[in-house]
Formats: sequence, structure tokens, C-alpha cells
Amino acid sequence: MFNLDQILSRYNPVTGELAGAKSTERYLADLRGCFANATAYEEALAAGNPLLYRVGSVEPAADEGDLHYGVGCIMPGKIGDEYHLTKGHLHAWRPAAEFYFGLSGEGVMLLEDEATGESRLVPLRPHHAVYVPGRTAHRTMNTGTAPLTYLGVYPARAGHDYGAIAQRNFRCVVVERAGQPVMLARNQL
Ligand code: PAN
Ligand code: ZN
Repeated sequence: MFNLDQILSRYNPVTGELAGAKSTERYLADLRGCFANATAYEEALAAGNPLLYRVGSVEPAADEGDLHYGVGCIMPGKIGDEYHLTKGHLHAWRPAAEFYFGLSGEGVMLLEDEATGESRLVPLRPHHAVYVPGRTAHRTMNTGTAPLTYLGVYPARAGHDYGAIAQRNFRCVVVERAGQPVMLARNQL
């Protein structure tokens, strides 16, 4: 059932679409409140409402022990100094970990431990895996000039909890400084 070649043969790396999968599209207007620079966000939105990312989700079965997976595709670009990013979430079932595997492009993931607030910035690139432990909020950013594509695999019962992040956002912000992604505390911007 889980065969990377089989998954990728259904995948269109230009549009980010995964044939036969449930597709979720997020446009700039859907990301209100996610970017630190509200002025840059409103200016960008006044100029248009581009697609920022798309996720094709596959849920082969939902029994205990089953896995769900998604292929994400984040378009390149920035809002102010911040890279295009995903909303970010915790898993509704908090112990659920997730395994990310980079497929194309260049990006980073911001990981924030829910209990301690400890934040880490880790690279996400082709042939690079990121293990997101349970109870860890995660957000993905495209730091390159081409679409960033990746595979995310998670327990069937993980679920998505966007509420906590929508309320308080991540403690850290990732911005471009001298051409490189740098993690800064949001309250020190
Ligand atoms: C991923 C994410 C995907 C989009 O499949 O859902 O990167 O990010 P948001 O869901 O935060 O918009 C995943 O982590 N699933 O659990
Ligand atoms: Zn997740």
C-alpha cells in the first residue's frame, strides 16, 4: 500500500496535485494572522491572492495502527522578510508524531514543543527526513526559489488542531537575513 514510487507517479510537481487524493489549497487570504509583518501581508493581499500551498492527503484506512500521508507543495515567495509558510498545527491526538521527507526544493521546518515552548529550526530538502515528535507544533517554509515538495506520514488518528496556533501563533518567526533563514523570537522583532 505504501510505495513511494506509486505515490510519486500520481504526483504533479508543477501544480503540487496528487491524483486521486483529497486536495487542500491554501491561498494568501487563508493565512491571515500567520505572518508577523501585518503591513506586508495586507500589501501583498491588495496585489492579489495567490496559491501559497497545496496538500494532497491519502487516508488508506483508519484503524488503530494505520498511517495517513500527505504530499505538500509550497510555492516560493516571501511576505516581507518571511518565507511562504503553512498555517502550522499540533496534532489533535497530541502523542502523534510525524515523519517528513523532502522531495524537491529547499525549505525549513519550525518545531515548537507545546509544553516548554522550546523551538528548533531544521532543514527540509530532498532525501532529508525530519522527525516531528508528538506534542510539537510544526510549520513548514519554502526558503528556495522553486516549489518545495515533501511527504508527511502520520498516524491515522493524529488529526489536526489549528486552534492553539491560530490564537497565539508560534513563539518564533523565521525571516531571511543575508539570504539565509534565521529564527528569531516573535517578541524581539
Ligand atoms: C502536513 C500538513 C501540511 C500543511 O501534511 O498538513 O504541511 O500544513 P498545515 O496543515 O499546517 O496547513 C502535516 O503536518 N500533517 O499532519
Ligand atoms: Zn502534522
